[in-house]
Amino acid sequence: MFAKLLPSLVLTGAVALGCACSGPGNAPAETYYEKYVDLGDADSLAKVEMAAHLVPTPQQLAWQQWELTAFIHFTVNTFSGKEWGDGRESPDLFFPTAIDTDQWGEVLKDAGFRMVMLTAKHHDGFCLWPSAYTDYSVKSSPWRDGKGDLVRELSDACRRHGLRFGIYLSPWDRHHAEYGREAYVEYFHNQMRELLTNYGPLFEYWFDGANGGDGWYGGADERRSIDARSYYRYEEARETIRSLQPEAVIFGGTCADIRWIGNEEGWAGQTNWSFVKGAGDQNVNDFTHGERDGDHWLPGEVDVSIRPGWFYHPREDTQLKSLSQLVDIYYQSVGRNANLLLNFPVDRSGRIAAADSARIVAWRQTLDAEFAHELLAGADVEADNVRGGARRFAPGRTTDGNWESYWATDDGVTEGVLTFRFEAPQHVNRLLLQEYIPLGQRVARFAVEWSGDDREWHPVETGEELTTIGYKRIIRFAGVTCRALRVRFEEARGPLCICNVEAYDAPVLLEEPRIVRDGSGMVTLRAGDRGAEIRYTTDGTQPDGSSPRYEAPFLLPDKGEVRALVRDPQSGRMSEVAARRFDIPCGSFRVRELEPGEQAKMFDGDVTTAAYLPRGLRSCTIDMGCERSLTGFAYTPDAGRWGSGVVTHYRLLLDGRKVAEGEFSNIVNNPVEQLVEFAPQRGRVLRFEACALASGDAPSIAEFSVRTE
Ligand code: FUL
Repeated sequence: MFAKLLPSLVLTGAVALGCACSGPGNAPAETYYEKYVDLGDADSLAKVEMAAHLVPTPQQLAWQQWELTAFIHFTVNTFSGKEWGDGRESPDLFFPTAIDTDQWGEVLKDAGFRMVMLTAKHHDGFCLWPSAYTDYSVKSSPWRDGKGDLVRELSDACRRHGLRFGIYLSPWDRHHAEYGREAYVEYFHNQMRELLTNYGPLFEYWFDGANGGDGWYGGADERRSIDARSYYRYEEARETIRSLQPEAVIFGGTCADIRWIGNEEGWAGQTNWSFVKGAGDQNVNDFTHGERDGDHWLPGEVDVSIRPGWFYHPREDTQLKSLSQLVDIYYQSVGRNANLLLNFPVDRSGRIAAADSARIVAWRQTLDAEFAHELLAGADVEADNVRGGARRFAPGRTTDGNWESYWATDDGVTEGVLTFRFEAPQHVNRLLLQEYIPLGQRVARFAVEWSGDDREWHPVETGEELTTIGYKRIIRFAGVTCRALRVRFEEARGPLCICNVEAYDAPVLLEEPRIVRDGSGMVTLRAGDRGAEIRYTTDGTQPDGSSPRYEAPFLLPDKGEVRALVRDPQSGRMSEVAARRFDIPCGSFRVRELEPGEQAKMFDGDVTTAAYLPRGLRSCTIDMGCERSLTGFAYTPDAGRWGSGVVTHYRLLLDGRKVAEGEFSNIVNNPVEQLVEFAPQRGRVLRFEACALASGDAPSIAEFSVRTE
């Protein structure tokens, strides 16, 4: 076998082994040399340089190809409304009335997920399986009379629906009395073994890194600090996982197979290497982009929730990510050489909420439509260099539909051009590229160009830096009608090794546009899809394909209504109509208690920016600049994930007279705009008083506006 020859090759320097042969997260080099190098034919030696790179382990490679994993966050928090339980929650809380893991399986399978991962234990310590090592679990809850086992139910459902199964076991445990001491680590490892042995094959094991220190800890109610790198004995945990579940990849801890992407917002860096220096430490390494000179293969995983929180909160029922946001997340994760781990906060009944499942089905349909017709399969392909002139490395290997075959360049050739020519002109707006990562990740810079006549070439218009490719890179660009497309590979870490290139003409995403007006009255219309055309009206009539086309923000200086829709210029199809009614713009109002920058946030039409009154103040004085006849006002609290200061009870004075008082019903569960109307009242200076807050000690005001006669 070729592996036996390896030492002499190392001595002659013909191969730079890098770190492919050692260290956690990287398989012994022989695996790759045997599979990819010792082919027993003339190409073998040529392939030595091809394989002289960091490469993924078989587990990492398989995981990367699954691309999509669904996360399920579910525990006592679902019922208490918290994001992090503190460990004192009663097991009685856990009482889903209609838990249906088959519904989860069906929705997730239909949406294209390949794996499902469950929070078997979150930071609160409550276990979703009847662990033999604690009573703080489903066995002490009223659910299924204490006889339930959610890990069993979900792992069985996954098998029924052809989905892989993974486990999240929080190392931090705010319930356990011994947390911080040796006895807890024993407990943690015992639980791990229970989960690794009793529930069939596992494919991902998640060790979350969060640790806020404080917790209930069996009643001690104190702060405990640990050194996570040594305390949990991750090296031993890795050995246990490897021996009991050899196919599982490990997330987190000190010897992971995959890395966190560095944010919970749903994006990987445009440049995204699958390796980092050292074993991967988020405080030291660049997790978002990876590290070009890294010595460990550690691919990125993008974790993000379909709602603002990880757990279900009724108040977030109206805050699902929009279809276009979810489509963006796909392109910014799977389309940037990372896997997507998308979270579904199962609701209190025990189901994926209807709105969430409808949204994810729409997402799947949108992606299916975007990638419905591949355009390069019939194209003529040419390259300026082919490894050894061999047919097996010919450029046509990039369009043969076989991931295992690839176009490659000669040793030392790290630049190259792949050109695709169509028989007839084609409209194109997506390009998908894949490197053959069993032989490493190489490309560091490339350009995509199109030509209408095969003579003049133009770069495609994309906002993306065209740097790394890795397992998969998908570029979105403004559509072009072309006779030919080419990819110029300008820089790489070794000979090029491209196994797949695809092109598509994705239809415009017909999601109704967003209508926003700022404090000065400028209206901006935004479509989720950059290629879309927006048509609008301001006279209250329904827009259609012949209404004015939106080109730039326009002024609506007074009251008015804007209606708008998105239109696909190719097919003429149109979205639903979005409509917003506006009163006068309030950007000229002055708030005595706030600095100009802070007060602007109340009137900018953007609910994601919120003003907070200075601590201790419960009211603010708003000078409208002139006398007006008011018929109402509207208040929106800070509904952001970390927002607080939601006003639940209010009073409004106009020139010292009370004009309205009451409660904003259900504002906690549904923190959207609250409109209060009253009989017309004239005056100039308003006083908005927060009589009670749901949380925090400073009232938040994301938006404030008035209704005028
Ligand atoms: C974080 C945790 O603290 C969150 O609660 C959630 O589980 C997320 C996936 O990871 O670090």
